[in-house]
Amino acid sequence: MASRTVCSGAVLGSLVLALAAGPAHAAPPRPAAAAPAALPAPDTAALGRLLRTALSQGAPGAMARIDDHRTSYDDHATVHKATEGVADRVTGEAMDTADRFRIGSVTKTFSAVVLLQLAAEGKVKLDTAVNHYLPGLLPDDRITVRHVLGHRSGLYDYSYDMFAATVPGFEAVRTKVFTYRQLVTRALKHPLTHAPGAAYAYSNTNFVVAGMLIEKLTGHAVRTEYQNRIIGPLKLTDTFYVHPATAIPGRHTRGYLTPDEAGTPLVDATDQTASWAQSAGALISSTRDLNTFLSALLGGGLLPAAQLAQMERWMPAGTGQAYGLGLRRRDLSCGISVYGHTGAVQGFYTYAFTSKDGRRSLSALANTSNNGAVHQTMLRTLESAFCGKQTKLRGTLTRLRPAARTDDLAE
Ligand code: REY
Repeated sequence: MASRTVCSGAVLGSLVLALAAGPAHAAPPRPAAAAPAALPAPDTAALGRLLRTALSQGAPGAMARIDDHRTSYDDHATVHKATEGVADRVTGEAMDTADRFRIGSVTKTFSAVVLLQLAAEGKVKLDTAVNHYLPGLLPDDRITVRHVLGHRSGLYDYSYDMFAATVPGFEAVRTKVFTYRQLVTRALKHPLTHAPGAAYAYSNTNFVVAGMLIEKLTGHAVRTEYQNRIIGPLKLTDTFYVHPATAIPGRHTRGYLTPDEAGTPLVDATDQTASWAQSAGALISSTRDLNTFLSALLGGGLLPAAQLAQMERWMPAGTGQAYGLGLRRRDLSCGISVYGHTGAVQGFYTYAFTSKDGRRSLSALANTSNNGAVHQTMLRTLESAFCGKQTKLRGTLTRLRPAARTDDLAE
């Protein structure tokens, strides 16, 4: 704590008031003109219908939690919780919003926050080459820290090859422990997909490199940095980085991977090292903690204004979407934009987004993956949570958008 400029000193106290008064470390305060109009009330009936639709499309269970914060990220002033189906297909235990789960690539936002805090502390420069910090790691000295955090490096995504066959690919790595270098080596068997900086192309390899940077710059495991910089200060008591342990600690939902072959039974994928993902996707959390995290981040409680602004320098990243640094913007059909990430590790689809000021957050989960229909349905929970009651036309527009690799997860 003491060594950090971003979150040191009065920060614990100021974090609590971050949304109310602006954080003590962020100067100058954000202008009042930036405050958006109040959001429409969530359409909770539509939210429930969507979760039931996800079940009809093959998810054993689904849940969502919306937090409307009046003053600060930990003032859970108005909370809406919705659950459908089961957390455990064997015991029949019902899904509960208190259940922990694997958040997949929402981990990337945590990794980006750590690196941007390090940038605020002057320990890393966004436009400096990765090879300056990790000599000889990458084949092109033009790849910068910013390229990596914005998926603009051109580094091939090693997970394409790994999971070309979904269930055999998963079972081959379920108990494996990889070093970061082994994952990067797999990616480097392929040429760069484009010149550094030239295009956006989502790749887990980028956030493996981000993990390596965090460890090199701090001398600590990423687990320690997540804990000291985010989990501890925000009191995220459901959030864990247990790699390479295979179990989700405490109360949790199990996750069920959908095989590629239609009609084949779901595979319980709950227990795995998630070593193939690490700083790109191995965190465990809950809907409450994810809402707290994103509300704190957009509310200015985790980064100084300058670094949050870097995180929100948007590059086009698919229809109605843009990507900043470890953070996605989704432009909803009602004209409201939301900020966060999605995640997919085997058995778990996660959706975590917040409003521009962080005052309303939605986290949703379906306990299956590799099921495009469920994914499209769950994406629509954003519309229910942030747009309120919708006309049919707006719903149709969202429904028609094809799932693409521009999402934060592999197809
Ligand atoms: C990896 C495959 C997806 C998941 C991925 N996840 O890149 C990162 C993320 C961490 O974005 C798997 N799909 C599934 C396949 C497709 O195996 N053949 O859907 O569980 O969260």
